[in-house]
Amino acid sequence: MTGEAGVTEQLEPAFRDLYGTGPEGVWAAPGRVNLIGEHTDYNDGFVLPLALPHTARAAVARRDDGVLRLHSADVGGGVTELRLDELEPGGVQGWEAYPAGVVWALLDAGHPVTGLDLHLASTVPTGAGLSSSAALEIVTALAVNDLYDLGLQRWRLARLAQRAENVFVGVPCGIMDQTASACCTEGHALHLDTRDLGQRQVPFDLAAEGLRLLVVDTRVKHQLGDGAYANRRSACEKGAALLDVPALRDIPYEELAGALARLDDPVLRRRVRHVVTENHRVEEVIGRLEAGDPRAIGPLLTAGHVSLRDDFEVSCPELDLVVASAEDAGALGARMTGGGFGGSAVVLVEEDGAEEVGRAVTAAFAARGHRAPRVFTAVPAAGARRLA
Ligand code: GAF
Repeated sequence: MTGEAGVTEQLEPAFRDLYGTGPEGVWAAPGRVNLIGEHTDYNDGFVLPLALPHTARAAVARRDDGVLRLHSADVGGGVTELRLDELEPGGVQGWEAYPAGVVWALLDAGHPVTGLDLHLASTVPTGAGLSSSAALEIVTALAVNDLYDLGLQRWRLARLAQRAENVFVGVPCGIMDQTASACCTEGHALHLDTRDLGQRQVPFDLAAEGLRLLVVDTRVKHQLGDGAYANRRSACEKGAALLDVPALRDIPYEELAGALARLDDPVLRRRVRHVVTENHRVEEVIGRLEAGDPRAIGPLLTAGHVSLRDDFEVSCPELDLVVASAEDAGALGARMTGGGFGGSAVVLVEEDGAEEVGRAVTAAFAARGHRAPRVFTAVPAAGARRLA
């Protein structure tokens, strides 16, 4: 892996320049796209993400004086120095909150971290719904786990990273992104049960089938998204309470009509319908993949988008345009991926039609006066790992 060797070669001298000594190691953690299973992870449901080749990387060394020093190659600015005993929820702003939050979560769980120097660099696009924050969290968690010999399993690192984001950063996200970054494997999508973090690696080699999964980053992020995520989450919790189940995952697909008939509020009915049908779509997608029929997942992806657009109401005009223009140009299916209100979509295409679909989506954006989207092929990559 010459690319990864190159990365460590760049990070190590920069670390030395910043901190005066070499790092003890270099780690990487990827961003992700979610194939299907959106807004199900805070309903104890199912998700099917895959890791991207884009990673956050960290050169790291321990300290023994209770100090955390952070530097990013991607953001202008110097070294941020924090005291471990002063870390508290809401107390750190900006990108530093993610690594600092992970250290806080580890300390809060009783792990004996005595200090760290970190130098980070990331190729995960930020603000694109591709989990750049989870990558920063997991690369930090894995480095600390290794350096302090904590022996924590990957799922546990994901839980600690989620806690960092929920409590320290203040974002009420589910567990999908952190688990994807920590646990995905090359050539697979990760079937994750977000209730017990049960996992299954589902082979996902589209190239062998003459197919491609395109990621289209719309390069927009609508502000509305922040409050709307928490709002959707509480609507789901309310729906579960009214239906007298621990979480919406406990409504079987076959009993959806009966459950909806028990809800008076039409908005709540739509939110519940999305979650229950989306969990079902995850199972259907896996069934079709395991039956060796990946083309057949296309309509399920598009049905997922329609549900997110109309029932869950987390899409936006740019994401809808990706889906419509890709389908018009011959895509097998397409959907928004991640939290919504901007960010990215995934598009399933025949290999020989991929360029045409990419061109058609870009042309549709230009015709509406939108900034050109960024289009690339998602190849399922490895989860977090030590590079050196
Ligand atoms: C964001 C959140 F961080 C995830 O936990 C998940 O809820 C996703 O939106 C929607 O599926 O990425």
